[in-house]
Amino acid sequence: QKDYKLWLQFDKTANTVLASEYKSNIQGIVSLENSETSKIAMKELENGIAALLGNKPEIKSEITGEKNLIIASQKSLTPDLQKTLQDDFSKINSEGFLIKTISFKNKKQIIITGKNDIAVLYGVFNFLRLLQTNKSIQHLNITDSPKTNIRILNHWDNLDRTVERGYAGFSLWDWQKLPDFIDQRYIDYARANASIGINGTVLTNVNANALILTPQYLEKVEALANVFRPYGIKVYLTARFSAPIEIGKLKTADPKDPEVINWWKNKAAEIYKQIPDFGGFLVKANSEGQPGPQNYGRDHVDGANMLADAVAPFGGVIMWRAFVYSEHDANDRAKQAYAEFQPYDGKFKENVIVQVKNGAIDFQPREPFHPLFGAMPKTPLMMEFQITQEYLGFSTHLVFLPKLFQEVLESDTYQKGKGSHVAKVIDGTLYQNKLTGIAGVSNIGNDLNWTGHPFAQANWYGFGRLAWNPYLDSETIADEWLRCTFSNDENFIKPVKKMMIDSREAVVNYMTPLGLHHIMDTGHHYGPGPWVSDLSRPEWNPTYYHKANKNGIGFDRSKSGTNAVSQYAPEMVKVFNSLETCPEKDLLWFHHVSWDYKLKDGQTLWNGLALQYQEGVNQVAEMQNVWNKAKKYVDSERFNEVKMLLEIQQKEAKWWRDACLLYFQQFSGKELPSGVEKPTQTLEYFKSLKFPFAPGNG
Ligand code: BDP
Repeated sequence: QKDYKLWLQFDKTANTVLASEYKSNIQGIVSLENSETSKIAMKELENGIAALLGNKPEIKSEITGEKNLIIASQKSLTPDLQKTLQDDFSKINSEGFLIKTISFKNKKQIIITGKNDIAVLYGVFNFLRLLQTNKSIQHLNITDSPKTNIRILNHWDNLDRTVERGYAGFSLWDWQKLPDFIDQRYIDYARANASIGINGTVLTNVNANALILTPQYLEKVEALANVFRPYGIKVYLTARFSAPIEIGKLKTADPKDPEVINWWKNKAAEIYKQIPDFGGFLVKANSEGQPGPQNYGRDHVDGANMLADAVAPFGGVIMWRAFVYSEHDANDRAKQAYAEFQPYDGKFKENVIVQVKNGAIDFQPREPFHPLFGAMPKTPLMMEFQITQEYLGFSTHLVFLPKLFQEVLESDTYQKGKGSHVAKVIDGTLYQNKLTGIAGVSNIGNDLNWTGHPFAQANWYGFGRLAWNPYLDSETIADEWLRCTFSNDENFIKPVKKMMIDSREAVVNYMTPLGLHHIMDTGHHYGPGPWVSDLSRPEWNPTYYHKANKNGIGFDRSKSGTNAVSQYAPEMVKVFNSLETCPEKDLLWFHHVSWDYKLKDGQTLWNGLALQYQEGVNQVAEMQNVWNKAKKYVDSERFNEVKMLLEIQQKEAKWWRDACLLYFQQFSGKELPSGVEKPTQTLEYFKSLKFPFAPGNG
């Protein structure tokens, strides 16, 4: 099953010139190390090279002859090799690697090394990627280190194996059979993650269940941790704040109560006894019904610091989420996290990192960067991206998310003057934070192909690559992924890469153009529902977000509106606050704009909006064209899967366009401009559609 193999296909190198270059440079493989991890690294090299080149390289027990591939961590290198590479080692951090062509005793060799065996494993996967992507290996001199410490997947997996917002089947974790039954999938999961540098996984949903912290479950968690350890992946859990009551039989979970403090200390000690390298806890507190310190009149700092003290003796961290709701600023959901958290800057313990979603609302197809980035100089902030496509068509629509991630990471916050990019907040270079990280809400389930849509694998891959290096370009990522996953043929790569890159804007166009947001249907968030206005919390309703009326459409967050703009640095306030300078892609995010407002291209807002919806539909048609032409480069199974999915995407892009335009037309009172296709159904029809079986719904 090709789908299952992800980007680790290792198809035979078709380019014969390169294949002979590879063969000539890899005459033998030598490992100077004997750890479990280095055995894994050796196996990867052996199998990968055998598959790529069609014959097994010779495995040597010492360095004899020339043109060997030598793998070892720094301490296992021979003293003269250590000396030769001394300068290179000063260029990498503890997880970084070197891949270098050297002359050793007058013989040409390639060495893959790093400060420990996990770093070597990263080097091995990177070396294999050079072959997978048809790079020359004649003269290698690569030094590469991850720019963040915590590169982590957040699984929103429940103990009953349903996955909140998961669209690729059920959870990988088979709690019933653990700890005794180790599914091969756990190993393959760890391997795939290690190949892109992911070094942590939160096994459980942020909407947490305290049971995971009971001995019965902890031994299952331990079994998973044992599988993941040689791949450099630490296990983390979500901590339900009320666990001391639910499983500890205490009367309170007040973070200032000595018994509660003690309970968590003991719990941490118990966990670390079983899992000495346990990563720590991820916490969603006082948000969407989750318990938290505020239930006891305490605040987020009290809660986070209490847990931080419990795990600190063992080197654990607390990832405390800033995704909160608050009674203040009820008129603008976008202001709440900043209002609540910014004043806490500098108050958290050293081993707390605040996890902030990329935008202030909730993983929309497009959001301006979250105003907290850059605004808490004394607090480490980690990025939370959503890899699973809760608001972007589930695993049915093809959307290449690294494009979205890159847009956020390269946004300039101006918080420390020009050049204060979000990426610099995240990698800690802006304020010299020691603790850094990027989290991605996983899109993985037990579907044969892991992610539902074959192209959703690229989002997992791309997340890992960006977590390693938040400055990577999404085109580079798409290029790598396509070559590793499908083919190196330029006639395939060029158009399909473009299709991936354009796919993000296509989705924005047919769902939420010009800064519209949160107009998806109720609860499950699949398909359009701009008319929904009856949900219990006002800020869950699409009508709250688009505010369409006879005068116009959009959320006025300017100084004359909710003044959410004021949460940004003065330079950005200026940009966002004025209609003239606000980027059109964010227009209706920051402004309520009249239907007749003239856009930069001279169109009225109404016409421009309608044309963008149409453009989204056209873009999906173009994606279909491109894919149909890719047929001869792709195995029929994956080809057909993608083809069928694109047909659904095309149908649904039209559904989005028609439903939204018919609905907004009630307010604009204007005809659709020429170039926009006539809706196929009535507004009543679209409103009547129901999806009681949508998966992943809380
Ligand atoms: C929203 C999801 C919800 C999550 C919540 C969160 O709809 O299922 O629990 O975010 O991030 O996007 O906590």
